[in-house]
Amino acid sequence: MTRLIVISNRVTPPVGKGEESVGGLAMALAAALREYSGLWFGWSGRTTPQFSGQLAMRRVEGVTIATVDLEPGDVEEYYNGYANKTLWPLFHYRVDLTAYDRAFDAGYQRVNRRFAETIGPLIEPDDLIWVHDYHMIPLARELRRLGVKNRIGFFLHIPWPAHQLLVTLPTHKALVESLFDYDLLGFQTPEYATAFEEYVLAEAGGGRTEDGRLTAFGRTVEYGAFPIGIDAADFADMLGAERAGRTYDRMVAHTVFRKLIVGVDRLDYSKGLEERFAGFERFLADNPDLRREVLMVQVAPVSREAVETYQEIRGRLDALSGRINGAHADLAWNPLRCVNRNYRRDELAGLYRAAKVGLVTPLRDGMNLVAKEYVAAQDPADPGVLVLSRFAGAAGQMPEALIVNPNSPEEISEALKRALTMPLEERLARWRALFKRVRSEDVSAWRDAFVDALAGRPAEVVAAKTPPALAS
Ligand code: GDG
Repeated sequence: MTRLIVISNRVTPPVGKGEESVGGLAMALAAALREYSGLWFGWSGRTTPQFSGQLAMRRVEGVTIATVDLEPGDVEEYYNGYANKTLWPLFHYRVDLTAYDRAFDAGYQRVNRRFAETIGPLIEPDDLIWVHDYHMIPLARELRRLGVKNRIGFFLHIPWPAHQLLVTLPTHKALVESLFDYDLLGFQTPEYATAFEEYVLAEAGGGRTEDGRLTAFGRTVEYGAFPIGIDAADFADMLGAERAGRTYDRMVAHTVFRKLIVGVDRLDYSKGLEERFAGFERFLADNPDLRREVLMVQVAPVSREAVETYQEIRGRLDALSGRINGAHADLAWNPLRCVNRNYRRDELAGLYRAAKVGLVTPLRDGMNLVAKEYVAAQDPADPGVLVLSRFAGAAGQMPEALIVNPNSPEEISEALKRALTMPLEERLARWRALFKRVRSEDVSAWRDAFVDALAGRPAEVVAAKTPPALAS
């Protein structure tokens, strides 16, 4: 059988339900690889004074995990620098936060070369190679330089930015050119696939072939939308776990005369937490009759603490929640609770289930798995309501949510009111439609659709398995 080699910046072994790592990519890949006996390669998360290319290998539940340590300078320039200070903000439409620093670019290219040189010798002729996310865009080019001829696919977990934003990056052309060393490019939504196509046609003098592929830089690449899903079955099982039940009971007891609103996000400016708090504040001000009946809990574990912008958000959120609680709390109740702790997944499942509203309002998001997890965790007889940003990739697959513009406190406030007062019948109709898609368009469907397309399996098989068909 063809072996699948998955390459991503960080590697999280496919472990059980108590897994505490945070981040959509790790969650999705752990679930996908649990079913596949393959090889997963990436950075160990550790540093070494001098890069040696020494691989640490272990086997976890049928998956071989191979990791390598990086030098401190690599982490600074490649991970904290080019990945998280340049590409992440730019691809999330935050040109104002984007660092354009040549040293970061050089570090990014160097680390991609190092990754390629480390994993290259382990690649066998029949292997399919699946590279993940913005940390690794030039990896195929480096592998090709080493003579690797295998089929290589790339999946971008974050948005592809609009053409006019991407050209603010001085090296935009080289970055896009390196994507043409892949055989298949996957985006989260048709909108992002189209944005990529627009860049290639307008900026790289590219064209489209009759079978819907893109040509530019003397090469041809297949591309399309492969919306990622969650492991919905696993999530449902998790609700039966003792800890999920305990968290659920605790939250229900705590909100006995109140309705719980929940948000769960890595602490990141793309998630729109400040705007969300402002929307909640507006709701409290606009609805004196409802405001004592609610409690909002925001779980926001810290991430990327080495990047200054991330340290600053925490301070701003603390000030904002202090202001909201200061204005609206009474002796026994605070309307907003924000916890910067990392919870277990089964605890999150219990928390989602206890919440009458899931408030998911990123300013920009590739997909957003929390929206899908919230739906998967609901009680089929009495489901809560999902309030979802129109700028999350998930909005395209979840039109039955209450869709809002996260920049508008008024829209958030109105959606909260509507969600909290929605009759059971309407909640049921919306939730059933959402749940059906969360269950069928799950992480296995995503993995199979991408791997089938990468393996060049017959088009009808791909079309049947890919949620929206490849961009054509
Ligand atoms: C990127 C893209 C895309 C959160 N807090 C805790 C915790 N989490 C888990 C959630 C969810 C995951 O982290 C977050 O996934 P998202 O999709 O919401 O966001 P990103 O981390 O930004 O992921 C995103 C994704 O990749 C997949 O392609 O959807 O657009 O930005 O699973 O539950 N998990 C635990 N404790 C927490 O406190 N255990």
